[in-house]
Amino acid sequence: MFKEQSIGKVLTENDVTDENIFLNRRKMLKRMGFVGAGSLLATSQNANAISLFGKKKESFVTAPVAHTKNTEYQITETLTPESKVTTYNNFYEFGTSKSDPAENAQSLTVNPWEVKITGAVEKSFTLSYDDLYNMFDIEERIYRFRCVEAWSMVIPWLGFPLYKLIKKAKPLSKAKYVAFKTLYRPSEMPGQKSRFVGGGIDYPYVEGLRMDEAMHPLTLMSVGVYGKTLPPQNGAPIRLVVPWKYGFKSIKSVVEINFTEKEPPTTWNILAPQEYGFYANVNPAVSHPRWSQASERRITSGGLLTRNRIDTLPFNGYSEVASLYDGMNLRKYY
Ligand SMILES: Nc1nc2c(c(=O)[nH]1)N[C@H]1C(S)=C(S)[C@@H](COP(=O)(O)O)O[C@H]1N2
Ligand SMILES: [Mo]
Repeated sequence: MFKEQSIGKVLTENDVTDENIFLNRRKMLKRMGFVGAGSLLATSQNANAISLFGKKKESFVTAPVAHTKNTEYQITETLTPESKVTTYNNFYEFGTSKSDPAENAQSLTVNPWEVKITGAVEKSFTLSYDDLYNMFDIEERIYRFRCVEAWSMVIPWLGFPLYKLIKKAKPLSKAKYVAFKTLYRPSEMPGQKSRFVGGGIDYPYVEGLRMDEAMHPLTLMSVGVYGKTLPPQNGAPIRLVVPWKYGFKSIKSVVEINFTEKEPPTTWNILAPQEYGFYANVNPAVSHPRWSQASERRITSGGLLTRNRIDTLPFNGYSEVASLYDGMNLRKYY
């Protein structure tokens, strides 16, 4: 066991749990070519869930991902239970109600997968499915997550900071923005086949960040949640997480990261520009035209009647990003 650990990732005292040691061991075996991604142990709680009709329903199977806890991002607020994180979702490619993604996304094909890194860079390259878990060290970070609809969660993501990938790509000095694109695959995404199912969005879903936002250490490319690979409803196999911005910036199932000179178009801004801006920083002082953003409903383990209204914090509590917007009118650039 100790021999194996010394070949794999170095574990801190905090990380020495049975599960981590097991994962560390299998990562090492994987590196040595003894096991492929296909033989990852399945731990999905809902694998082979029985449907209402008593038939076995195909369910996506998630797998543990070797990781270490990043101690800088371990907030003390109560986690939103995994059962809610994976069943209360926005992913309009699979329908517009909160339960649609978990229902309709289970057969999404995520392996093979490619993420193209392209545009104004010295080094274009493509990440494969295996690269997502092996090119960078995978960390667990607990972040608050605030949807523009005024609900929020506390989520233990797995992933790597986007800046590591950007450094590898070596953007040219003319690269001022980073544009992201979601998979376009109508055969597996019913919302892309019908404007009625897909909420009127022109697919593929696109998002963007300014270069300094993309380089900020908080900006995460997530490949997992609750210790395991992402389920499709949460954006498998890789999605963006920008914790100080409204949730719609955190684009799911990313296939392209493109470095641009100009501010890229973004899906919700195209759909309703007076309601959703490019910046979309969480801001209790600036209301959405149809509702206040001063408070939010924190989704916890309690039922709908639980008292869980809390004040919304500027930048969702991540005040360290405020300096990115020095001198900017955040009412104009909402
Ligand atoms: N491709 C794509 N990405 C998306 C969305 C979407 O509909 N399509 N919804 C966004 C919104 S509005 C939110 S709140 C978050 C929800 O992420 P979660 O379901 O993992 O909590 O995903 C964001 N990313
Ligand atoms: Mo959202």
